[in-house]
Amino acid sequence: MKIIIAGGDGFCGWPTALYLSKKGHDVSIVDNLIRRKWDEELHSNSITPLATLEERVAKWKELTGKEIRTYEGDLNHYDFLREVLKQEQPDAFVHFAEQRSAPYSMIDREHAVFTQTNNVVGTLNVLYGIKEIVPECHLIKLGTMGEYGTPNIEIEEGYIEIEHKGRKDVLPFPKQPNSFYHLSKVHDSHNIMFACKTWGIRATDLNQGIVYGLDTEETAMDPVLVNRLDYDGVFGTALNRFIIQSAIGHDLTVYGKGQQIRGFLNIRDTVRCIEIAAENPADNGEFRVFNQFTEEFSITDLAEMVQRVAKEEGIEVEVGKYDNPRIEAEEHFYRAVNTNLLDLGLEPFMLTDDVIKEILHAALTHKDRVVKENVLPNVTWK
Ligand code: NAD
Ligand code: USQ
Repeated sequence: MKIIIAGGDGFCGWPTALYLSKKGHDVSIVDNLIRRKWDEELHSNSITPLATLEERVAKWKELTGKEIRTYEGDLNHYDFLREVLKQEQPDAFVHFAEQRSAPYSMIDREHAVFTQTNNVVGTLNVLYGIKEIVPECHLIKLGTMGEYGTPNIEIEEGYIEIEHKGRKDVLPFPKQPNSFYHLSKVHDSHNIMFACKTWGIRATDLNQGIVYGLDTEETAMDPVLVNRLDYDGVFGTALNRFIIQSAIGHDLTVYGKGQQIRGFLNIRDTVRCIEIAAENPADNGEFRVFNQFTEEFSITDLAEMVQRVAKEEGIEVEVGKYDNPRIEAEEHFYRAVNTNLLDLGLEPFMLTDDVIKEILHAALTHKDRVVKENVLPNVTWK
């Protein structure tokens, strides 16, 4: 298949591009490299040293003979996007290219407006581009489990059957997100659903949980192919952050009561989920929703797991208690359905002590790159 990976220079997009290229798909990357600029804005970095996108794809070609074409540009620039779609004529458009940090979206008004403009307008442009140029193209859009929030009922995959005053209907599952970032994904979902219904576009919304890990088989082939690994209080995410904190001997930053429960998956499963979605496209006019996570954990459970594994490696760290910079439920019911991807053949890569050790060893190799002032959270929701 001809597949465009928008956001293909990022944490999820880069390993996905390599994996699909290795599987024989004809892959091209669209990215405006803005994630690298946000590092500069925040005086932060990936703990792993990143090669440029040109160096990355050149190394991939040298090692495998496979070419990944790159287009540097912004999805918000419709003329650019239209030219890419005309040239590539993709069968699938995998859309990772958004501002994905909840804290970044909560810095101030400007960052909230930027996040929603970048994400919602970018996705609208993709919908118009598909309608205008490649109407049969399957949109595979990264959503988030955080669209649902933490309701006191089991979370279904996108839709729920509701009986109200004697009548029944299957309706979108209620959305109660916890940041302007997560809200941008809700707005995207609504726009995509409308475009599917109105124009007959085919789309899969992948409500992904929190991704942990670093390497895939492909990114581990050469240091130039290494993936990014975020640790700072703005872009770092729970489990990866705890592992890196243990590598530098920092207390593990559990916010509030630490009983927040979320869905998680390994980056090795992210790439596989995209492949499964691509190989089993939605029908014309169908807005399909998959909950893309493999396991549920509380934040405290993860911190204690990391603490125990680090100890086995000779590292003593404390599980700290920090005031929660966010407004969110810290103790709640949480159960979510995730059978759609499993039914299509996903074999989950579970979190084990060895998986934590592997990420810990990578973090230890690069621990001198950590900017310590960036570890604690400095963005609040209030
Ligand atoms: P990332 O920031 O590492 O990568 C996103 C990439 O998109 C970056 O390379 C960035 O330069 C690019 N980009 C952003 N806006 C763009 C635009 N307007 N035009 C072109 N390129 C643009 O993020 P990630 O962790 O790889 O996440 C990828 C997607 O998956 C996001 O949509 C995110 O919301 C979703 N997601 C991520 C996680 C996670 O834990 N990382 C979990 C659930 C969902
Ligand atoms: N948390 C801590 N300590 C930390 C970091 C986080 O206790 O050091 C807590 C947060 O308060 C929150 C939970 O852990 O309750 C998850 O926070 P996170 O930063 O790991 O994840 P989140 O902000 O939800 O965002 C990440 C990605 C985002 C993606 C989302 C998937 O950055 O792109 O959409 O995970 S999900 O959480 O399923 O919505």
